[in-house]
This record gives sequence, C-alpha cells and structure tokens, in this order.
Amino acid sequence: MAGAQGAFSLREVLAAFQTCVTEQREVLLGPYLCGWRGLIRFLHSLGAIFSFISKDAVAKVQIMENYCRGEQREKYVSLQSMVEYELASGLVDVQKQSGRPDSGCRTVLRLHRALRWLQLFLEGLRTGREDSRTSVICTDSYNASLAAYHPWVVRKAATVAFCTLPPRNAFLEIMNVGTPEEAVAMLGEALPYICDVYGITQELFAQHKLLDLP
Ligand code: 1PX
Repeated sequence: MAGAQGAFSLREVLAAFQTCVTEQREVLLGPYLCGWRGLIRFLHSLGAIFSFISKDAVAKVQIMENYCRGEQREKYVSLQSMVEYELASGLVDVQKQSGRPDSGCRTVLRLHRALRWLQLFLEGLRTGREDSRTSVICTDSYNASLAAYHPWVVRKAATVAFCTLPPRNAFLEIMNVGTPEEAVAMLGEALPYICDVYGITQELFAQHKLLDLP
C-alpha cells in the first residue's frame, strides 16, 4: 500500500517507467512524469538537506505537467509528439534566454540527464557489496553524469548532501520493497525499463540535435 498513501515505493516508480514505452517505442509523458513524482516523494523523505534538489525537480515536473494539461495537451502526449510540435512551432530556444517560457524540450533534457544519474546510481546500489557506502555510489554516479552540467556551487552542495545518505542496506530498506535482497531483485527488474526510456530519449534528442539546449 506504500504508493497509495503517499509513502514512497520503488514498485510504483518501476510500474511508471515500465508503462512509459509504447509498442511504437514512443515515450509517454504521463507515466514518465508519474515516475519522477514518485522519485521526488522519496527524495523528500531523505531530509531537508536534499530540498534544493527536490525544489528544482518539482519545478521541472510542474512545467511539464502544465504543458500536459494545457491547451496544446494533445501535443504533449509523448516525447516524440512534443519534439515534433515544439520544433515545428519554433518554441525551442537554441540560444540562451529569449524571454520565452522554458520549452518542454529543454525541461525534459534536464530530467533526462538526471535519469542517467539514476540509472548509474541504482546499478551501483544493485551490484554494490553489503558494506558499500551509498554516498560513494551516489557521488560516483553523479560525477559520471549530471555533474558535468552543474556549476561548482551546485556540485559542492550536492556532494555535501550525498554524505548524509544512510548505508547501502539501510537505504535499500527505506525503499519500502521488503528486505535488502528483495530490493536488489526489484532493482534488477526496474533497471531495464529505465535504461530503455533513457536510450529512446537519448536517440530522439540526438537525432534532432537537442542534447545541448541551453
Ligand atoms: C530508489 C532511489 C531513488 C532516488 C530518488 C532520487 C530522485 C532524485 C531526483 C533528482 C532530480 C534532479 C533534477 C536536476 C535537474 C538539473 O540538473 N537542474 C539543474 C539545471 O537546471 P537549469 O534549469 O538551471 O538548466 C539545476 O541547476 C539544478 C539544481 C539542483 C541540484 C541538482 C543536483 C542533482 C543531484 C541528483 C542526485 C539526487 C540525489 C538523491 C539521493 C538519493
């Protein structure tokens, strides 16, 4: 019942990323954003030191939810329809600051880069030894992905926050999936779906030269 009452459950996030990809290999924004909402809920439970991260993630998810509920909502059903619509309508800024609202493409790109961090982090947790440190897994995953896009001050604050993460087994337990062994098994099931979503998005954005949007 963890998902129903607002508590975090990795199962809920798994299901969301699992249902993202259609038979036509499109990524549906509804379940994609649901997955992020679940992750953010979990982040809240890790304490106030992570709030600068969750605030930014919430703001980005909110931007996307507004597009998904807005007048052009049928254009924001999938990442593919969003890219097509925003590019065709000249809504994507390829140079910094035009005063226009943040496009869906640049906003999803930020979440997409964070999804790479998540992929590395979960894989590190899954394959780590019982006594490995979550903070080290998290820092290594961050340095290999998102850190390249963040200024020094954000990297510093993130690294300080990571140091407060509980040890690996305690972390696996607060995921609310059962024992650490059960959590590891769940990670093994979840990761291919997250990798799939990441891979399709990466290819889509590369194809349209959207990987460096300011
Ligand atoms: C089962 C384990 C689940 C763990 C769940 C954790 C969810 C984490 C969600 C993180 C989402 C981060 C989105 C960051 C987007 C971003 O890169 N934004 C920057 C650029 O945005 P801009 O609009 O200015 O171009 C922005 O500058 C970001 C600021 C906040 C700091 C972001 C640090 C990201 C660290 C990610 C690691 C989260 C650690 C969670 C510990 C478990």
